[in-house]
Amino acid sequence: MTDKIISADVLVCSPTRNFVTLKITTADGVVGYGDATLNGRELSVASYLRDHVAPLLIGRDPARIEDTWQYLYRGVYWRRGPVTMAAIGAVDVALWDIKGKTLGQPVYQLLGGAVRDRVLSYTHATGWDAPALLDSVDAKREKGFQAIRVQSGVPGLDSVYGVHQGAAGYEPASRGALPVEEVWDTDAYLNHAPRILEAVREHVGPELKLLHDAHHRLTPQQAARLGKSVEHVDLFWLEDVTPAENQDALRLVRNHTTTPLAIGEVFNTIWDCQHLITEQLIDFIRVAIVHAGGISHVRKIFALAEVYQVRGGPHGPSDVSPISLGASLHLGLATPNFGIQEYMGYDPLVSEVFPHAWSFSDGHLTPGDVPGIGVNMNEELAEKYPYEQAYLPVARRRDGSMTDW
Ligand code: CS2
Ligand code: MG
Repeated sequence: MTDKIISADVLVCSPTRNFVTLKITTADGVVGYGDATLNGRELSVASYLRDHVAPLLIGRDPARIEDTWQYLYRGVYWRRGPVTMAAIGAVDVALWDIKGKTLGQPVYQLLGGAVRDRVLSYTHATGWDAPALLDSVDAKREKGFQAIRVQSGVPGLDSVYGVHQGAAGYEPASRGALPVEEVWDTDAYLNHAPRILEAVREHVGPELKLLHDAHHRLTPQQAARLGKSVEHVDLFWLEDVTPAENQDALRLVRNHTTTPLAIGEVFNTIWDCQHLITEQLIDFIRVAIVHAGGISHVRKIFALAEVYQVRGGPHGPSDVSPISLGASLHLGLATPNFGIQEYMGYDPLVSEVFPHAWSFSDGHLTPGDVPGIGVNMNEELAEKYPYEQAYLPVARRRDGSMTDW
Protein backbone atom coordinates (compact mmCIF):
# COMPACT_ATOMS: atom_id res chain seq x y z
CA MET A 1 0.00 0.00 0.00
CA THR A 2 1.20 3.50 -0.77
CA ASP A 3 2.46 5.51 2.18
CA LYS A 4 1.44 9.18 2.53
CA ILE A 5 3.09 12.28 3.91
CA ILE A 6 1.12 13.42 6.96
CA SER A 7 3.26 16.33 8.18
CA ALA A 8 6.11 18.60 7.13
CA ASP A 9 7.55 20.66 9.98
CA VAL A 10 10.19 23.36 9.84
CA LEU A 11 12.63 23.39 12.74
CA VAL A 12 14.88 26.41 13.18
CA CYS A 13 17.64 26.23 15.77
CA SER A 14 20.91 27.90 16.62
CA PRO A 15 23.32 25.57 18.42
CA THR A 16 26.28 28.00 17.99
CA ARG A 17 24.91 28.95 14.53
CA ASN A 18 21.59 28.86 12.72
CA PHE A 19 20.21 25.79 10.96
CA VAL A 20 16.87 25.30 9.23
CA THR A 21 15.68 21.69 9.06
CA LEU A 22 12.65 20.18 7.36
CA LYS A 23 11.12 17.12 9.02
CA ILE A 24 8.73 15.05 6.92
CA THR A 25 6.64 12.34 8.60
CA THR A 26 4.65 9.64 6.80
CA ALA A 27 1.49 7.78 7.80
CA ASP A 28 3.63 4.69 8.37
CA GLY A 29 5.62 6.66 10.93
CA VAL A 30 8.78 7.09 8.85
CA VAL A 31 10.62 10.38 9.48
CA GLY A 32 12.96 12.07 7.00
CA TYR A 33 15.17 15.11 7.59
CA GLY A 34 16.39 17.67 5.06
CA ASP A 35 18.64 20.71 5.52
CA ALA A 36 17.35 24.10 4.32
CA THR A 37 19.97 26.43 5.78
CA LEU A 38 20.74 29.57 3.77
CA ASN A 39 23.36 31.46 5.73
CA GLY A 40 22.17 34.93 6.75
CA ARG A 41 18.74 34.50 5.08
CA GLU A 42 17.51 31.51 7.09
CA LEU A 43 13.98 32.64 7.85
CA SER A 44 13.08 33.27 4.22
CA VAL A 45 13.57 29.57 3.44
CA ALA A 46 11.77 28.61 6.66
CA SER A 47 8.77 30.68 5.57
CA TYR A 48 8.90 29.39 1.98
CA LEU A 49 8.74 25.85 3.32
CA ARG A 50 6.25 26.44 6.10
CA ASP A 51 3.86 28.75 4.25
CA HIS A 52 4.08 27.49 0.68
CA VAL A 53 5.58 24.01 0.42
CA ALA A 54 4.49 22.07 3.52
CA PRO A 55 0.77 22.34 2.66
CA LEU A 56 1.48 20.91 -0.82
CA LEU A 57 3.29 17.89 0.59
CA ILE A 58 0.49 16.59 2.78
CA GLY A 59 -1.10 13.52 1.23
CA ARG A 60 1.66 13.02 -1.37
CA ASP A 61 3.38 9.67 -1.87
CA PRO A 62 6.86 10.07 -0.31
CA ALA A 63 8.28 7.47 -2.72
CA ARG A 64 7.77 9.80 -5.69
CA ILE A 65 10.90 11.86 -5.17
CA GLU A 66 11.53 13.00 -8.74
CA ASP A 67 7.89 13.80 -9.34
CA THR A 68 7.78 15.91 -6.18
CA TRP A 69 10.96 17.70 -7.31
CA GLN A 70 9.40 18.48 -10.69
CA TYR A 71 6.15 19.56 -9.02
CA LEU A 72 7.95 22.04 -6.78
CA TYR A 73 10.36 23.29 -9.47
CA ARG A 74 8.07 23.55 -12.48
CA GLY A 75 4.89 24.05 -10.52
CA VAL A 76 6.01 27.24 -8.81
CA TYR A 77 6.42 29.16 -12.09
CA TRP A 78 9.06 31.35 -10.33
CA ARG A 79 11.89 28.93 -10.77
CA ARG A 80 15.49 28.87 -9.52
CA GLY A 81 17.05 31.17 -6.90
CA PRO A 82 18.67 30.28 -3.57
CA VAL A 83 15.49 30.37 -1.47
CA THR A 84 13.42 28.20 -3.80
CA MET A 85 16.22 25.76 -4.45
CA ALA A 86 17.19 25.39 -0.78
CA ALA A 87 13.55 24.62 0.00
CA ILE A 88 13.33 22.04 -2.81
CA GLY A 89 16.68 20.62 -1.69
CA ALA A 90 15.37 20.10 1.83
CA VAL A 91 12.27 18.26 0.58
CA ASP A 92 14.39 16.14 -1.75
CA VAL A 93 16.87 15.04 0.93
CA ALA A 94 14.09 14.32 3.44
CA LEU A 95 12.38 12.11 0.82
CA TRP A 96 15.62 10.24 0.02
CA ASP A 97 16.03 9.72 3.78
CA ILE A 98 12.50 8.29 3.95
CA LYS A 99 13.07 6.06 0.91
CA GLY A 100 16.25 4.64 2.42
CA LYS A 101 14.58 4.02 5.76
CA THR A 102 11.54 2.42 4.10
CA LEU A 103 13.70 0.08 2.00
CA GLY A 104 16.20 -0.51 4.81
CA GLN A 105 19.15 0.75 2.72
CA PRO A 106 21.67 3.57 2.99
CA VAL A 107 20.97 6.11 0.25
CA TYR A 108 24.22 5.42 -1.63
CA GLN A 109 22.91 1.91 -2.36
CA LEU A 110 19.82 3.41 -3.98
CA LEU A 111 22.03 5.63 -6.14
CA GLY A 112 23.71 2.62 -7.72
CA GLY A 113 26.01 1.53 -4.92
CA ALA A 114 29.53 2.50 -3.96
CA VAL A 115 32.08 3.26 -6.67
CA ARG A 116 34.71 4.05 -4.04
CA ASP A 117 35.31 3.03 -0.44
CA ARG A 118 35.65 6.50 1.01
CA VAL A 119 35.45 10.14 0.02
CA LEU A 120 38.53 12.36 0.02
CA SER A 121 37.93 15.49 2.09
CA TYR A 122 39.66 18.80 2.60
CA THR A 123 39.56 21.11 5.54
CA HIS A 124 40.58 24.70 6.28
CA ALA A 125 43.86 26.00 7.69
CA THR A 126 43.95 29.68 8.56
CA GLY A 127 46.47 32.01 10.08
CA TRP A 128 46.75 35.75 10.06
CA ASP A 129 50.45 35.59 9.18
CA ALA A 130 52.71 32.92 7.70
CA PRO A 131 53.89 31.31 10.98
CA ALA A 132 50.31 31.04 12.28
CA LEU A 133 49.14 29.59 8.96
CA LEU A 134 51.93 27.00 8.88
CA ASP A 135 51.08 25.97 12.46
CA SER A 136 47.46 25.60 11.45
CA VAL A 137 48.44 23.50 8.40
CA ASP A 138 50.56 21.24 10.63
CA ALA A 139 47.70 20.81 13.10
CA LYS A 140 45.34 19.74 10.28
CA ARG A 141 47.91 17.31 8.88
CA GLU A 142 48.21 15.78 12.32
CA LYS A 143 44.47 15.16 12.22
CA GLY A 144 45.03 13.13 9.04
CA PHE A 145 43.98 15.61 6.35
CA GLN A 146 45.68 15.10 3.00
CA ALA A 147 44.07 18.11 1.37
CA ILE A 148 43.97 21.53 3.02
CA ARG A 149 42.58 24.92 2.02
CA VAL A 150 44.95 27.70 3.09
CA GLN A 151 43.86 31.28 3.78
CA SER A 152 45.82 34.06 5.42
CA GLY A 153 45.52 37.69 6.38
CA VAL A 154 46.58 40.43 3.97
CA PRO A 155 49.02 43.13 5.14
CA GLY A 156 47.19 46.41 5.62
CA LEU A 157 43.73 44.85 6.09
CA ASP A 158 42.05 44.25 9.45
CA SER A 159 40.06 41.16 8.56
CA VAL A 160 39.84 38.76 5.64
CA TYR A 161 37.20 36.12 4.71
CA GLY A 162 38.14 32.62 5.77
CA VAL A 163 40.70 33.70 8.37
CA HIS A 164 40.11 33.63 12.07
CA GLN A 165 41.85 35.82 14.59
CA GLY A 166 41.85 35.09 18.30
CA ALA A 167 40.88 31.95 20.12
CA ALA A 168 37.57 31.05 18.45
CA GLY A 169 37.59 29.06 15.21
CA TYR A 170 36.55 30.67 11.93
CA GLU A 171 32.83 31.18 11.43
CA PRO A 172 31.68 33.19 8.41
CA ALA A 173 28.44 34.57 9.90
CA SER A 174 28.26 36.72 13.02
CA ARG A 175 25.31 37.22 15.31
CA GLY A 176 23.86 40.69 15.60
CA ALA A 177 21.42 43.09 14.01
CA LEU A 178 23.74 44.23 11.21
CA PRO A 179 26.40 42.62 9.04
CA VAL A 180 30.02 43.30 9.94
CA GLU A 181 31.62 45.67 7.39
CA GLU A 182 35.08 44.74 6.16
CA VAL A 183 37.53 46.70 4.02
CA TRP A 184 38.97 44.89 1.00
CA ASP A 185 41.96 45.71 -1.21
CA THR A 186 42.50 43.46 -4.23
CA ASP A 187 45.95 44.86 -5.09
CA ALA A 188 47.22 44.12 -1.59
CA TYR A 189 45.79 40.61 -1.82
CA LEU A 190 47.34 39.96 -5.23
CA ASN A 191 50.76 41.06 -3.97
CA HIS A 192 50.53 38.82 -0.94
CA ALA A 193 48.68 35.65 -1.99
CA PRO A 194 51.33 34.10 -4.31
CA ARG A 195 54.03 34.57 -1.67
CA ILE A 196 52.05 32.95 1.12
CA LEU A 197 51.02 30.04 -1.11
CA GLU A 198 54.68 29.52 -2.05
CA ALA A 199 55.67 29.54 1.62
CA VAL A 200 53.08 26.88 2.41
CA ARG A 201 54.16 24.65 -0.47
CA GLU A 202 57.77 24.96 0.61
CA HIS A 203 56.79 24.01 4.16
CA VAL A 204 54.68 20.95 3.31
CA GLY A 205 56.59 19.47 0.37
CA PRO A 206 55.09 18.27 -2.91
CA GLU A 207 52.48 15.76 -1.79
CA LEU A 208 49.90 17.56 0.32
CA LYS A 209 46.98 18.81 -1.74
CA LEU A 210 46.69 22.58 -1.32
CA LEU A 211 43.58 24.61 -2.11
CA HIS A 212 42.91 28.33 -2.00
CA ASP A 213 39.69 30.37 -2.16
CA ALA A 214 39.63 33.85 -3.75
CA HIS A 215 35.98 34.29 -2.68
CA HIS A 216 34.65 36.06 -5.79
CA ARG A 217 36.99 39.05 -5.42
CA LEU A 218 38.83 39.25 -8.75
CA THR A 219 38.21 40.42 -12.28
CA PRO A 220 38.92 37.79 -14.96
CA GLN A 221 42.23 39.47 -15.79
CA GLN A 222 43.29 39.56 -12.14
CA ALA A 223 42.24 35.94 -11.73
CA ALA A 224 44.24 34.91 -14.79
CA ARG A 225 47.27 36.70 -13.41
CA LEU A 226 46.92 35.00 -10.02
CA GLY A 227 46.40 31.55 -11.54
CA LYS A 228 49.46 31.96 -13.74
CA SER A 229 51.64 33.27 -10.94
CA VAL A 230 50.97 30.25 -8.70
CA GLU A 231 51.27 27.46 -11.26
CA HIS A 232 54.54 26.29 -9.68
CA VAL A 233 52.75 25.95 -6.31
CA ASP A 234 50.71 23.13 -7.86
CA LEU A 235 47.35 23.92 -6.26
CA PHE A 236 44.69 21.22 -6.18
CA TRP A 237 42.33 24.06 -7.01
CA LEU A 238 41.89 27.80 -6.99
CA GLU A 239 38.33 28.58 -5.97
CA ASP A 240 35.76 31.23 -6.87
CA VAL A 241 38.20 33.57 -8.57
CA THR A 242 35.44 35.72 -10.04
CA PRO A 243 31.75 36.11 -9.36
CA ALA A 244 30.26 33.71 -11.92
CA GLU A 245 26.94 35.26 -12.77
CA ASN A 246 28.76 35.71 -16.06
CA GLN A 247 29.96 32.22 -16.94
CA ASP A 248 31.95 33.62 -19.88
CA ALA A 249 34.30 35.37 -17.45
CA LEU A 250 35.97 32.05 -16.76
CA ARG A 251 37.05 31.70 -20.39
CA LEU A 252 39.62 34.46 -20.06
CA VAL A 253 40.97 32.91 -16.86
CA ARG A 254 41.08 29.45 -18.41
CA ASN A 255 42.94 30.65 -21.49
CA HIS A 256 45.82 31.96 -19.41
CA THR A 257 46.47 29.41 -16.70
CA THR A 258 46.72 25.69 -16.06
CA THR A 259 45.93 26.15 -12.35
CA PRO A 260 42.80 24.01 -11.75
CA LEU A 261 39.66 26.09 -11.22
CA ALA A 262 36.74 25.33 -8.89
CA ILE A 263 33.54 27.31 -8.69
CA GLY A 264 29.87 27.09 -7.80
CA GLU A 265 29.14 27.15 -4.06
CA VAL A 266 26.50 29.83 -4.66
CA PHE A 267 24.97 28.18 -7.74
CA ASN A 268 21.44 26.79 -7.50
CA THR A 269 20.83 24.88 -10.73
CA ILE A 270 22.46 23.17 -13.66
CA TRP A 271 21.75 26.32 -15.67
CA ASP A 272 24.24 28.28 -13.56
CA CYS A 273 27.10 26.03 -14.63
CA GLN A 274 25.98 24.61 -17.97
CA HIS A 275 28.56 26.47 -20.08
CA LEU A 276 31.26 26.25 -17.45
CA ILE A 277 30.95 22.48 -17.73
CA THR A 278 30.27 21.91 -21.42
CA GLU A 279 33.05 24.31 -22.45
CA GLN A 280 35.42 22.82 -19.87
CA LEU A 281 36.11 26.20 -18.29
CA ILE A 282 36.44 24.66 -14.82
CA ASP A 283 37.82 21.51 -13.23
CA PHE A 284 35.56 21.19 -10.18
CA ILE A 285 31.92 22.10 -9.69
CA ARG A 286 31.20 23.15 -6.09
CA VAL A 287 27.39 23.01 -5.84
CA ALA A 288 26.10 21.92 -2.44
CA ILE A 289 23.21 19.50 -2.02
CA VAL A 290 21.40 22.04 0.19
CA HIS A 291 21.60 24.99 -2.19
CA ALA A 292 21.16 23.26 -5.55
CA GLY A 293 17.94 21.33 -5.21
CA GLY A 294 19.06 18.28 -3.26
CA ILE A 295 20.50 14.92 -4.29
CA SER A 296 18.18 14.63 -7.30
CA HIS A 297 19.42 17.80 -8.98
CA VAL A 298 23.09 17.74 -7.95
CA ARG A 299 23.23 14.18 -9.29
CA LYS A 300 22.24 15.53 -12.72
CA ILE A 301 24.85 18.30 -12.53
CA PHE A 302 27.53 15.74 -11.74
CA ALA A 303 26.31 13.49 -14.56
CA LEU A 304 26.67 16.37 -17.02
CA ALA A 305 30.09 17.14 -15.54
CA GLU A 306 31.20 13.53 -15.99
CA VAL A 307 30.94 13.87 -19.78
CA TYR A 308 33.39 16.79 -19.70
CA GLN A 309 35.81 15.42 -17.10
CA VAL A 310 34.75 18.00 -14.55
CA ARG A 311 34.67 16.63 -11.00
CA GLY A 312 32.35 17.32 -8.07
CA GLY A 313 33.79 19.13 -5.06
CA PRO A 314 30.79 20.19 -2.96
CA HIS A 315 30.71 23.08 -0.55
CA GLY A 316 30.88 21.92 3.07
CA PRO A 317 31.40 24.80 5.51
CA SER A 318 29.85 25.00 8.98
CA ASP A 319 26.69 26.54 7.49
CA VAL A 320 25.98 23.39 5.45
CA SER A 321 24.40 21.24 8.17
CA PRO A 322 25.48 17.68 9.07
CA ILE A 323 22.37 16.47 7.20
CA SER A 324 23.56 17.97 3.91
CA LEU A 325 27.07 16.75 4.54
CA GLY A 326 25.70 13.21 5.00
CA ALA A 327 23.63 13.52 1.81
CA SER A 328 26.69 14.74 -0.07
CA LEU A 329 28.70 11.73 1.10
CA HIS A 330 26.09 9.26 -0.17
CA LEU A 331 26.26 10.94 -3.56
CA GLY A 332 30.06 11.09 -3.35
CA LEU A 333 30.35 7.38 -2.64
CA ALA A 334 28.16 6.53 -5.65
CA THR A 335 29.41 9.09 -8.21
CA PRO A 336 32.44 8.20 -10.39
CA ASN A 337 33.49 11.80 -11.05
CA PHE A 338 33.18 12.96 -7.45
CA GLY A 339 36.46 14.63 -6.55
CA ILE A 340 36.56 15.89 -3.00
CA GLN A 341 34.25 16.97 -0.17
CA GLU A 342 34.89 20.15 1.81
CA TYR A 343 34.72 19.39 5.52
CA MET A 344 35.15 22.36 7.80
CA GLY A 345 33.96 20.38 10.83
CA TYR A 346 31.33 21.27 13.43
CA ASP A 347 31.19 22.44 16.98
CA PRO A 348 30.55 19.40 19.24
CA LEU A 349 27.15 20.85 20.14
CA VAL A 350 26.12 20.77 16.46
CA SER A 351 26.96 17.07 16.29
CA GLU A 352 24.92 16.53 19.45
CA VAL A 353 21.90 18.21 17.86
CA PHE A 354 22.46 16.27 14.61
CA PRO A 355 23.84 12.84 15.61
CA HIS A 356 25.31 11.31 12.46
CA ALA A 357 26.43 8.00 11.03
CA TRP A 358 29.00 9.66 8.76
CA SER A 359 32.53 9.73 10.06
CA PHE A 360 36.01 11.04 9.33
CA SER A 361 39.21 9.08 9.40
CA ASP A 362 42.58 9.30 7.65
CA GLY A 363 41.65 12.31 5.53
CA HIS A 364 38.46 10.71 4.23
CA LEU A 365 34.76 10.71 5.03
CA THR A 366 32.28 7.84 4.78
CA PRO A 367 28.48 8.18 5.00
CA GLY A 368 27.96 5.12 7.24
CA ASP A 369 25.71 2.16 6.55
CA VAL A 370 22.47 2.94 8.34
CA PRO A 371 19.23 3.13 6.32
CA GLY A 372 18.50 6.55 4.83
CA ILE A 373 20.89 9.50 5.05
CA GLY A 374 22.06 8.53 8.53
CA VAL A 375 21.67 11.91 10.24
CA ASN A 376 19.13 12.36 13.00
CA MET A 377 17.97 15.37 14.96
CA ASN A 378 17.77 15.71 18.71
CA GLU A 379 14.77 18.03 18.59
CA GLU A 380 14.55 18.48 22.34
CA LEU A 381 18.12 19.71 22.52
CA ALA A 382 17.64 21.87 19.41
CA GLU A 383 14.71 23.65 21.08
CA LYS A 384 17.05 24.98 23.75
CA TYR A 385 18.87 27.00 21.08
CA PRO A 386 16.37 29.25 19.30
CA TYR A 387 17.16 31.24 16.14
CA GLU A 388 19.44 34.24 16.54
CA GLN A 389 19.78 36.87 13.86
CA ALA A 390 23.11 36.53 12.11
CA TYR A 391 24.63 37.84 8.90
CA LEU A 392 27.58 37.19 6.66
CA PRO A 393 29.90 40.21 6.48
CA VAL A 394 29.79 42.74 3.66
CA ALA A 395 32.88 44.29 2.06
CA ARG A 396 33.83 47.76 0.85
CA ARG A 397 36.84 48.87 -1.15
CA ARG A 398 39.16 51.50 0.30
CA ASP A 399 37.12 54.24 -1.44
CA GLY A 400 33.97 53.12 0.39
CA SER A 401 32.26 51.41 -2.54
CA MET A 402 30.71 47.99 -2.10
CA THR A 403 32.47 44.95 -3.43
CA ASP A 404 31.78 41.23 -3.31
CA TRP A 405 32.34 39.65 0.08
C1 CS2 B 1 33.63 29.42 1.83
C2 CS2 B 1 32.46 29.49 2.78
O1 CS2 B 1 33.82 27.18 2.46
C3 CS2 B 1 34.01 27.97 1.56
O2 CS2 B 1 34.52 27.72 0.50
O3 CS2 B 1 33.54 30.10 0.66
O4 CS2 B 1 32.98 29.54 4.08
C4 CS2 B 1 31.49 30.66 2.60
O5 CS2 B 1 32.10 31.87 2.88
C5 CS2 B 1 30.31 30.47 3.51
O6 CS2 B 1 29.76 29.20 3.34
C6 CS2 B 1 29.23 31.49 3.28
O7 CS2 B 1 28.08 31.12 3.99
MG1 MG C 1 34.38 29.08 -1.02
